[in-house]
Amino acid sequence: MHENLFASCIQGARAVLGLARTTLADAAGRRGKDAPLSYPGTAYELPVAFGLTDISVSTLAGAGNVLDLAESLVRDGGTAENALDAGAATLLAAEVLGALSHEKGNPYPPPAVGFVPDSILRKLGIFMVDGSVPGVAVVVGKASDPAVAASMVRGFQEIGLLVFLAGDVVSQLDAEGVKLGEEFKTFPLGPLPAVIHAVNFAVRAGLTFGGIGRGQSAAMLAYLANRVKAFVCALGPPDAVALAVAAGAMKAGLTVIADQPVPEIPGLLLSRPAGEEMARAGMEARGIKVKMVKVPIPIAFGPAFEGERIRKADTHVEFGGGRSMAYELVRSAPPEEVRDREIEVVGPDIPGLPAGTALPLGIEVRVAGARMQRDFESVLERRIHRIVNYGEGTMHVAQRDTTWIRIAAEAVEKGFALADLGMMLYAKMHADFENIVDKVSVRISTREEDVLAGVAGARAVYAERDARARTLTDDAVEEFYSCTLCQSFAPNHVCIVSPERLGLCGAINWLDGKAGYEITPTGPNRPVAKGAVLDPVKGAFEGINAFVRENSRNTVHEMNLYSIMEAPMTSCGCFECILAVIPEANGVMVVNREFAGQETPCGMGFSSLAGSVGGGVQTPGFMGVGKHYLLSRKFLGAEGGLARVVWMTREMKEHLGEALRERAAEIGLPGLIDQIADETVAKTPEALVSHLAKVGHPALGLPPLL
Ligand code: SF4
Ligand code: CU1
Ligand code: NI
Repeated sequence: MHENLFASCIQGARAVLGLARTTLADAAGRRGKDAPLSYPGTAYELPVAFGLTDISVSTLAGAGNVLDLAESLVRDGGTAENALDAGAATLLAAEVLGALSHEKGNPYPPPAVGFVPDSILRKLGIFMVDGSVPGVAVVVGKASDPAVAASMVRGFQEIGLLVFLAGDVVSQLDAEGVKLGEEFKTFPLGPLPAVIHAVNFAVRAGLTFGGIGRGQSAAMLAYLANRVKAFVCALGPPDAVALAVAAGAMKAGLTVIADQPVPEIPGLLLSRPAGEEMARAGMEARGIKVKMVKVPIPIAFGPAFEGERIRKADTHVEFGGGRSMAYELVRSAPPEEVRDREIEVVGPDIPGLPAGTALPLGIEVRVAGARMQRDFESVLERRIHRIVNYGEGTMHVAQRDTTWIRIAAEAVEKGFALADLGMMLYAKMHADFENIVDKVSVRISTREEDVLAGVAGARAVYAERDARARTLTDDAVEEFYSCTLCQSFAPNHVCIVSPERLGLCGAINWLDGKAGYEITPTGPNRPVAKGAVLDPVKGAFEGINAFVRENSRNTVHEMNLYSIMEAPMTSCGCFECILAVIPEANGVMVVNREFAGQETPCGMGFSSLAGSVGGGVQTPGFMGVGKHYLLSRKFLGAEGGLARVVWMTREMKEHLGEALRERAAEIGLPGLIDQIADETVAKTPEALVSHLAKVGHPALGLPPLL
């Protein structure tokens, strides 16, 4: 029985190769063999070829070389080894076909998205390391019972798996009303062959976060097998092509679970009915563990809904956002003053309100715990954003007294009321902060006079906290915190998080590190004593160096916190923006992850630049950082600070806004932000240099960088 299966894989590989050959020949006939070939939005050419072969592909001719290699992998004889190699050949050929089909962008009608660009991979990176995306499910084929497939995929969404769909199942799930798209971390790729975009996504995870270079196929296969927790759910009777693709997935170390009777290969190929059994088998085989927080509310709740936006037309009630006053506050209190699980709602509630209502809102969460500290209040308070977004049909924007919450009509129809909002906060605060929080109570007010009185008190607390934050400086504390969360993807990467330099993902600041250590002392955040100060300007500390050396497995020997040129911090892959030196301009440019343009003064857009920065290695002259690091007094201290910045995307300027201007004024350069060029002013080093000379940018007067 195995032999037939293996022979079919080989036959399928031949079919895909043949199709790739004719499609390539056709394209070459139309456009010439030197015509360019690439996917849109990636720094890794054809990623499967990039990661698994040493063939560089930038033209149709290059793709021909990939097909030659693929062909050499297909041998007659139905053995397991031959079948797996045929699988690898199939992936290479499918990647060529995929790239050819993207000549004019996504070739598929909506909702299919086609190739998933690097920017989305990077955005998801942080969720993959912090566990809110515990794994990846690839669902392919055609469901015999669409309702069963729909409930299986909804289950995946609730536990936060990243989901890729290919084949008829896309339209089947769409018809079943399953929410699809980036917002739900569920990517309907396209027809069956588009499953290759799940594979090239996984390969890019290794290239982006794993520090694996071009053509390091053994390292890549090990990465896919050990670090990417992905499994494939194959629905419906497979044809030879589907079998060949499945063999490719197995070659990459993924587990394939079919709903058909197939001869099982332990750990690689299993047969289970679609639905719960299939889901359980996939998660078990890949060691995906989920810490589910069951919240007793009438709507679904989980990380899959975190990115969901609720449009105005779908909104039933909203709070804040300019239409009413709204605020949120977390306070700690002595245990005798907090009644655990007390959820109070004072004032008008959601059921019964006419659609389109705006109400004032005050959310006050009180927590008590032996290990709770005043300093952690802001850490817990910022978590409200994420918790409210976890609801299906609830959206949260901003924070403090600018908070804005929308409740969708869909949630109200299911009976959602404010007590449920309280329950979400109660349950998730307990779960997320279990070691520091013993009791949680929530009070929600919607009466104008209560909210106005409450917000005055809240503002006093915010002001107190801000004053405290100003005293927390790198010089004032003895300990910084490590973050090694990203080591699950970038094994040698260590972030050092100090009061004046947040993690490069933008998600972890010094207080988060401190709270993280209290919550899980053996976790990724640990206190690191600064030790002797070796150089206060560069940010060199004996204790930090020793810690980094040990925890990077001796690959990084020194790390200067405030320098980009000399022993800079390593970058994993989920940086919010990249700093790159522009030698001609004696300065540094800043490009953020959202920037889609390719033309910058260093000659590369974000995605190409990112390709040369990540993987947990030091790259002097380049560095991934969190956006808010630009506002720090310790920003590039070794190189002259903010005055070194000569180019920055518009979006970055707007994002940092007034705070950036204030910081410039503080260093005596009130006009600096307008002197810094952006993409509308300069796209080349030449244009940049002449702009800088014209406006008299201070970087021109700083010591040479190189
Ligand atoms: Fe990863 Fe650094 Fe962010 Fe931690 S702080 S999650 S290691 S990028
Ligand atoms: Cu990271
Ligand atoms: Ni910001």
